[in-house]
Amino acid sequence: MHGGLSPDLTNVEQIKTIKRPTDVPDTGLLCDLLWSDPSKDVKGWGMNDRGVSYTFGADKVAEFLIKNDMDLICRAHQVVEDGYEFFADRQLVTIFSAPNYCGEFDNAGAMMSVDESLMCSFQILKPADRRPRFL
Ligand SMILES: [Mn+2]
Repeated sequence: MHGGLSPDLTNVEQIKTIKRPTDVPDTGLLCDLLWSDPSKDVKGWGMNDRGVSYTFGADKVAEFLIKNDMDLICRAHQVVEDGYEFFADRQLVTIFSAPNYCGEFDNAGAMMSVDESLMCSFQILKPADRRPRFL
């Protein structure tokens, strides 16, 4: 998903029942799938500084994966320095494909490939050098 987990999401099959296209509501399952964020500082569910949706802890990631017999949650929504960043002992990965996001960050970008054996690999898009163009 783009953002992350939702307190309203217990079974991954629920995502299939969301009618599309649709407007994004201010709260609830669809809103959280788009705008929630993982947090190292949270156990369970926490407030989100974005002013919308929630943050969720590593405990919620592990709980969801076990319940749904899955290995990895793949999401985006946050700039990460190396283009990808694991969370919760590699049970969740954030992938951000735009290097030098908005020209304001020095972040790398990344793409993740999953092969037939479900092995994941990353291609990194290096950020441009921060060298001044004129001296
Ligand atoms: Mn986003």
